[in-house]
Amino acid sequence: MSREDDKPPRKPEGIRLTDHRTALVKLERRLFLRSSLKATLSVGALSMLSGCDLQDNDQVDKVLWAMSRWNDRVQAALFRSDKLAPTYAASQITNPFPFNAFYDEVNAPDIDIADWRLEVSGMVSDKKPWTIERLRTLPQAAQITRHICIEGWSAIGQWSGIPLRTFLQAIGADMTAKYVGFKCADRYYSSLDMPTALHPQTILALDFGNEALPTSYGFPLKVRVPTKLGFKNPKHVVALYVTNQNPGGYWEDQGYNWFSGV
Ligand SMILES: Nc1nc2c(c(=O)[nH]1)N[C@H]1C(S)=C(S)[C@@H](COP(=O)(O)O)O[C@H]1N2
Ligand SMILES: [Mo]
Repeated sequence: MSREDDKPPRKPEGIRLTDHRTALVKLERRLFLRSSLKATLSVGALSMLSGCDLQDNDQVDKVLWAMSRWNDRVQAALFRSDKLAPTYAASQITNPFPFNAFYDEVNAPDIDIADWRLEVSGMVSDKKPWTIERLRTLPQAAQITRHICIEGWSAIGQWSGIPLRTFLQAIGADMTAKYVGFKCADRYYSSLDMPTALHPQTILALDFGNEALPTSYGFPLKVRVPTKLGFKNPKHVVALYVTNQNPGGYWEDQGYNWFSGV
């Protein structure tokens, strides 16, 4: 008998929800990276799990996508709009803060603020584009929160900007719509479910620390969502739209779980 077997079985009440969700995210990461899939779970094993006789990779993909959509629904049902992400003291801020994108830092988009506008479309009554000056006239909120990247690092930073709820009210958004989508200057895109968009800590961040967002971290506007993994925090946002069709996202459409709550 190994040492593992000597340990008393873990009590179910000892397992926290967050542990469970982290485990789900980890499981999905393993399932969705096709190479790891081959290493960890055979088609036969997945056939047993799904109860289908899977013959090819297309069918495997379908089952994995279906599992992920089921995971979205479970996470959406567990999401509490009044549960706040942890906040930290200024002394805990990570310095230097890590950069991440699907390209190297030198290639971060160089945006001329004179030309930049936040375009607004979809299920909203006021589609007038926003300049940075006009955005700064709206009420701002600050947060020191932890950014968690699915690649296995996390860092604490301070962001401030307009609560997305306040912005959605300002543009007369239909709050009964299901999704808010974002498009970025670098081909990146992402989207949020409406309850997360309305969460008090979801902000259209204009500042990082006490200054305007630097180029690397999303100048001039980044969506900061501390209840979601890093990849659902789009930087260099140029367009926002409200819709009932799930807009997906850059990583989401490559198999990363769409909801990806933390
Ligand atoms: N426009 C844009 N936004 C993006 C990305 C990107 O490649 N382009 N990468 C995402 C990922 S995976 C992470 S972890 C964070 C990194 O943000 P940071 O550079 O501020 O640490 O940005 C997210 N938002
Ligand atoms: Mo990330």
